Amino acid sequence: MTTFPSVCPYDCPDACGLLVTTDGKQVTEVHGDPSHPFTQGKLCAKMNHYERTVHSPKRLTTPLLRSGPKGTNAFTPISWEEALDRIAERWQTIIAEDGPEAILPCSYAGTMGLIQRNAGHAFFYRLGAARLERTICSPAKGYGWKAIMGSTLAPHPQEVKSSDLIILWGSNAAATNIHFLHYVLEAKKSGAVVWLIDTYETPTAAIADEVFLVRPSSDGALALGIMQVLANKALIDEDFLTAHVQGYEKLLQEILPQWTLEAAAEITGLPAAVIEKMACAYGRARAPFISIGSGLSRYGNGAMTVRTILCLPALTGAWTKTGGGATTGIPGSSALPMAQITREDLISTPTRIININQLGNALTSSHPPIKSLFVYHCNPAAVCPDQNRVMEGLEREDLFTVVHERFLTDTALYADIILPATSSLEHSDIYSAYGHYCLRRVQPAIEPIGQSRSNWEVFQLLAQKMGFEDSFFSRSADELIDSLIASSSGWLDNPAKERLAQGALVELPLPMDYKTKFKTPSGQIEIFNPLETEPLPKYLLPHGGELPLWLMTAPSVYGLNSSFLEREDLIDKRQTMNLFMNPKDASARKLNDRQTVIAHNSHGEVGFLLAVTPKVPSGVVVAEGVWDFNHSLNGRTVNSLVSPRLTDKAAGSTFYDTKVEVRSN
Ligand SMILES: Nc1nc2c(c(=O)[nH]1)N[C@H]1C(S)=C(S)[C@@H](COP(=O)(O)OP(=O)(O)OC[C@H]3O[C@@H](n4cnc5c(=O)[nH]c(N)nc54)[C@H](O)[C@@H]3O)O[C@H]1N2
Ligand SMILES: Nc1nc2c(c(=O)[nH]1)N[C@H]1C(S)=C(S)[C@@H](COP(=O)(O)OP(=O)(O)OC[C@H]3O[C@@H](n4cnc5c(=O)[nH]c(N)nc54)[C@H](O)[C@@H]3O)O[C@H]1N2
Ligand code: SF4
Ligand SMILES: [Mo]
Repeated sequence: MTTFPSVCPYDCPDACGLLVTTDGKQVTEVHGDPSHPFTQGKLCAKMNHYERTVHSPKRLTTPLLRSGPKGTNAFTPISWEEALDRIAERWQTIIAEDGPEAILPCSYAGTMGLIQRNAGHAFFYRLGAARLERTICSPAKGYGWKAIMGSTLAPHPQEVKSSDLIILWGSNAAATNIHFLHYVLEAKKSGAVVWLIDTYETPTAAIADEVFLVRPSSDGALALGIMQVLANKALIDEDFLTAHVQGYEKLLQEILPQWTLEAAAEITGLPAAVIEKMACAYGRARAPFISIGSGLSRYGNGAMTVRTILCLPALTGAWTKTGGGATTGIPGSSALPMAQITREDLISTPTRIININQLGNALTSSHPPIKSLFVYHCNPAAVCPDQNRVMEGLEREDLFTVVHERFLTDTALYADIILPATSSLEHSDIYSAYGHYCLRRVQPAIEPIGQSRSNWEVFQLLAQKMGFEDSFFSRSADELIDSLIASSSGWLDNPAKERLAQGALVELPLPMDYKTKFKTPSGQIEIFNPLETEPLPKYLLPHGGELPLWLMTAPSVYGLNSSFLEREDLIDKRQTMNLFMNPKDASARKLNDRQTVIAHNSHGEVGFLLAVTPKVPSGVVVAEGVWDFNHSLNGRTVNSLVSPRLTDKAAGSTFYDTKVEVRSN
């Protein structure tokens, strides 16, 4: 038996340290790495048996060629040579007839490894393909941070242990950030109070001392109402504001007067007295810490909401206290010169840009049309908004679709050619994290399953077939990693680089003064940001719509976007495609618990099993997790109801900005 250190490859802030045991051929066990400073040896329910995913009988093991109508699972095995020849030939024809911009790559975050995740960028830039704007996750959250805090680093998540008031704001941490909760619980033991601000009682409610349920998209109004109380009751830190904040006076004069408790109450749905109590508790806390999740940023007003919330620690000077402040995520990958891998310099002329949230639109009505789609570590049929349009596109007989995958996903079912992909235990990579400051390089623990190949290998082979002579494409993944580490500058010193190159866990050091020397153009926290179209934070309306129920497309504890659908043990825990609804809304519609229902809006219709529960307030319904068509009642899943509209800034997804009506099936 041999044990290899590794890192969880999934799109999760925790990026857990793994210890992978093999018998030389098979992975026998996967455990948490106790030496990891943040994750400390614990894994979530999904990854405790990663070997079941790696050795799943459902793994794709050979290239496949479509031999029947799209979507019917009619494929015959072919060799890699034939698959690559067919792809290259078809692309040469498309390039000759329509130009390379008729080819579109589609990737997101099936693996977070910095090499494999970004493996296709150089190839598609060199090809001159259309460019994908990868904004499906939460770019509006990052935009909000940047507008107020610039490139200031977020506090060390472990620091939350020293906080006395922890606010989990739009973050279902029990599903999506479980190790952070470990430190939250430690703080609780020392007397800290924990709040959850969400739109329904998520599993995270169980660890919260107080749960505040707000109307979807209204958090900006809550933050403004709180600020008004802070100002009125002199709960602000004048010295901090003078020394470190730009624009408080303007906010006070131009924005806050409208934000009476009544105004904030009307929009958020929280009683005025509750908002006042929240403001007083926040203003009086010694070191309040806000963890801002992605949920509240996925609305037409998402970036502005995040900006507004980030004013709170500026007003109270929470930044000066150990354990105080706020976070929206950690930019660990910025320690490495990623441009070496993404190679924007290979773009000879800028090509058209297609937003991943509007893929359906692009595949069905782009002029000139998209003729070929190359999907890798992404499952757009399941995860993209406007699923009906996406499927209309994938069904196009004239769209040449190639899918590089570990499993026969709903997207792969519509491929002309499927290429089998390695799992993270079968290829080299280097990982950063967006929930802590650790980095680690990893080596494969086992040989590739069947004939599977890594993302980087596939693009190397395609580069050869397309006749690209750039030496870049002949470098191995390990050579790329060596060079990334060797040429990083600034954040990693030489001993750290040495350790990183050799596979040790490296935690990036935070500068001593990162909470007082703010990295903005003015050097201050920019409540007033003159570069913004709206220089002051304010409340913006979401996209919304006329229908009565907000639909929360929230994460599931036992899945990760569409990953882990191969695991029957986890599917059993998720049970079925439930739609959670408040008893009042159910009875108003004469609907009963456990009956089948249809949620519908102008984008589509989806069948669910109704689960009536007081955990969801009236006016909200919840569909947790992403499912595949196999498990759905009407051949469609939740993203059929989600619109392709974008956030106010950063062109992000607006998953939660969805309204529906529900009827009996
Ligand atoms: N188990 C599990 N873990 C995951 C994932 C998963 O699917 N499952 N997904 C991974 C990925 S890709 C990401 S980006 C992260 C995301 O993780 P999070 O940052 O937790 O973000 P979200 O998943 O979007 O949703 C967080 C919460 O926001 C709430 N919410 C929605 N609208 C509002 C609102 O208007 N106001 C407030 N206050 N709350 C609102 C939702 O109800 C939900 O509980 O998690 C990662 N980890
Ligand atoms: N309704 C709803 N929709 C959502 C979300 C939600 O919470 N609710 N979350 C949204 C968010 S935040 C995100 S980030 C997106 C994520 O969307 P995606 O990035 O598409 O993530 P996954 O659904 O996990 O699918 C990734 C696929 O990559 C494959 N894969 C894994 N590793 C590799 C590899 O090394 N190589 C290759 N070629 N394939 C690999 C997996 O088998 C899997 O099928 O989904 C979004 N969609
Ligand atoms: S999914 Fe997240 S919590 Fe689970 S093992 Fe991976 S990084 Fe850790
Ligand atoms: Mo995400």
